[in-house]
Amino acid sequence: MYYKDLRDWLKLVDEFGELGRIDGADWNLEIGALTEISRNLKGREVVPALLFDNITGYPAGYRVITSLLFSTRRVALTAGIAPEADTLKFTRALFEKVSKSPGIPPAYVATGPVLENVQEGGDMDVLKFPAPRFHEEDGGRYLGTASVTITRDPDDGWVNLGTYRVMVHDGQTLGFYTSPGKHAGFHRSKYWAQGKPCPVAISMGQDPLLFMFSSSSSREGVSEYDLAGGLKGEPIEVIRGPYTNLPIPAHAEIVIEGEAWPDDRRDEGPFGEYTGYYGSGMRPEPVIRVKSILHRNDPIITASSPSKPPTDSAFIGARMFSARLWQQMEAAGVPGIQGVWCHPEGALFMLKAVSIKQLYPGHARQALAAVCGTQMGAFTGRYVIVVDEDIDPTDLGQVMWAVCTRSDPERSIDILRRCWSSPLDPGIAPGEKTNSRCLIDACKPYERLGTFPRAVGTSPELRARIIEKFGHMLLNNVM
Ligand SMILES: Cc1cc2nc3c(=O)[nH]c(=O)nc-3n(C[C@H](O)[C@H](O)[C@H](O)COP(=O)(O)O)c2cc1C
Ligand SMILES: [Mn+2]
Repeated sequence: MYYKDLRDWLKLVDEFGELGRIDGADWNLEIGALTEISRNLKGREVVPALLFDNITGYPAGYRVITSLLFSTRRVALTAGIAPEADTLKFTRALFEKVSKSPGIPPAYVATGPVLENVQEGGDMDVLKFPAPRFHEEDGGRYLGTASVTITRDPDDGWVNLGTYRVMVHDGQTLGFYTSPGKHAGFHRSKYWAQGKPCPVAISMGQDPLLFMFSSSSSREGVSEYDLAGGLKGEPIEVIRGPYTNLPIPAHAEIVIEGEAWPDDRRDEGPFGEYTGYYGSGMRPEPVIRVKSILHRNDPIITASSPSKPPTDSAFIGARMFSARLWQQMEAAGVPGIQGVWCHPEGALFMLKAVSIKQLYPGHARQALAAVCGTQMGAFTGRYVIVVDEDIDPTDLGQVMWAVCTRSDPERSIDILRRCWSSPLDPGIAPGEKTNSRCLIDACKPYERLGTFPRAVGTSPELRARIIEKFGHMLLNNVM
């Protein structure tokens, strides 16, 4: 049985012992630092979701939650799949679920908990919520990180959900940063071309499933609402936003509506980003003028503090991005794919490994090129590696062993130039708009498949016999 909303989800997570609670932290740096420290504690297997209450200067009940989707069990709960320990098998299950779910459009309902408090006009102040300032060099407080920004295409009505960071400029003005090529940016440009403001609604606390889809790429024209509903097997309940008329999650904790006008910009950033760097410093970015604030009683802000991995966004991102990339590569007609992994160590986008069972000469290069051509694989990539089917692409050690022993730089590496990047890419100079791809074919050359030196290792039959005979004497459990 599926959970209903964030609160229901939290109850289940608490029941299986993965909810941590912190009382009395300050929104200024302490929530950010505690989140970072908690995910790097040695000797602990699972990073709990962290629920902050009694935040300095705020009423009890006005909460922030971080590290939401930072465990296999929590991702499994959210996606409705089994919590498989093997990373590749788990990613395969997620891929199957995502790719086989039909789209189910959201259902409009008359009311919902998000309407428990409605404020329009006059004395609105978004800082009634404890928006964190995460890192010491951040340029401000960020209300939206694990948030969902909702926009509509003015031409065909396509409703997009995307996660884009939301800085607080003042009580009634929010930042609206989207990287080049992101869907809300497409919508915004269309309104602006007509000289009109772009209506926006931002949910700051919602079913983690919506965040799973809003923070990973889907095709243009596809609503992430439909994908989330399809995965759940029932429509996401939405109400019409009182100002924008946009569909907003009926069970959201907080929704802020507003509009973004052409040429209305303010300095945004710096913000410690998912690459592990302070993005691109501070620069003028579009803003949202707040028109309404809706929230549940005792609302919970869902937050994700980016940084160098490990982070929650790298954990869920690796699994979702890999599932989507796998789906898109199969749709592009690449056969024999055994596994796909967007390594968190590469800040998700910058190091991808694919394993294939080679079926014909040129197959490995086809897989490499396909990664760069898919929507999921194209954005801010850098290194792509293809390996044979005996290599687990999620295991960096195995992948590098294949690179070092099966590839030869002169024969195996190609460079693709002037590719899709973003201002957050620390590897390109300020002002540069594109970066390059290094494609590494670390498969055994197809022509030498039959004669390539055999890899050393105990055969499955011998292993089984030895474990049967001596397993009880081995100190560690190798079963
Ligand atoms: C915590 C977090 C913060 C993010 N911040 C931004 C951002 O500020 N701007 C942006 O363009 N993408 C950001 N992303 C990535 C987008 O959510 C992602 O590219 C998504 O596919 C965008 O949706 P779209 O494909 O519908 O445009 C962020 C992702 C996460 C997980
Ligand atoms: Mn989209």
